[in-house]
Amino acid sequence: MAKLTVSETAAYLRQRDCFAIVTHRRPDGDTLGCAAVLCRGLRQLGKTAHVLENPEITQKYAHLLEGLTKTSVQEGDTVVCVDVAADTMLPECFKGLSFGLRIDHHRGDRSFSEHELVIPTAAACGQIVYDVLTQMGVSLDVPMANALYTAISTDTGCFRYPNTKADTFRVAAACAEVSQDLAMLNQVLFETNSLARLKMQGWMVENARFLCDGQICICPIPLEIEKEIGVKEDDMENISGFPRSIEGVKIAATLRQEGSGKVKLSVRCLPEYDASAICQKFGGGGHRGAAGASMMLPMEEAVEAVIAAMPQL
Ligand SMILES: [Mn+2]
Repeated sequence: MAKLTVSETAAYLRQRDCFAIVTHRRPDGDTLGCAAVLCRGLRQLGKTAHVLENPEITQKYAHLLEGLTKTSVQEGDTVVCVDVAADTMLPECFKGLSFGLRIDHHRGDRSFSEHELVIPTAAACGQIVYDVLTQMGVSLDVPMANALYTAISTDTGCFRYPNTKADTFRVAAACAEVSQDLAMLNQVLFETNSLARLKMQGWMVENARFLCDGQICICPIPLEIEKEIGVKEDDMENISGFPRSIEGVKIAATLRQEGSGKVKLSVRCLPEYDASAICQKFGGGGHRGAAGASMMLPMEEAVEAVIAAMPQL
């Protein structure tokens, strides 16, 4: 595996003509926004580029990839993944692919591509993709600006998380130069809740377990409860940020059951704690403020293991 700089990555992309772009499982605004911007940027340069259809994409973000997707890799394609920290983060259908390039910003990431550009200080992978495309002479159009804004605003909680740096605002400013749609995007992404999501939050408030005088909040959500309330994947996006928002909570762990018997752990914490250190104990990873892991345990045992993995507060 060869580590590349931004300009080496630009050169790598310039040298190739056909691209298939891959996003991570449970795709979020960053991975999808990155894929859309990169695809459009490469097309602007006259290259052939597509985003591979991710079966887990939700309705909220589907519009980002309109007209950009295809179902499978074709001969001659260079496969590029964006915002994918490890091959375990790939949807099943992408796991066998051989990746030419990985662009990412996760700490505790695991290499699985021939080349990679990883900048852990970037708040969103979108910032890195923007730097690469700028270096290649691409200029943002409205759909690119909207996709890029989606990437950086979602990974920073609309510029509220401590990963937000001056550079993040510079990229946002570049989007604002081009697009009139940013307030509308904020409305959709941050100011709108489905009724089902709010009902789920109500359930979480009633059923969360508090430890260490309320500094740690553990919130196991049984699958039956999700079904009963009627939440869809869109409704649950970043739901783990919600228990962290309760006054006094410094670390929040949300556990969801997957049909396969797996438990999906998501940890959110205040800047002085490290969510990725907790999740790495279970083979996961992420960022200091937000991280995740998959656990092959029954819910109750998973909860006990997570409690045991918490720092002493
Ligand atoms: Mn990201």
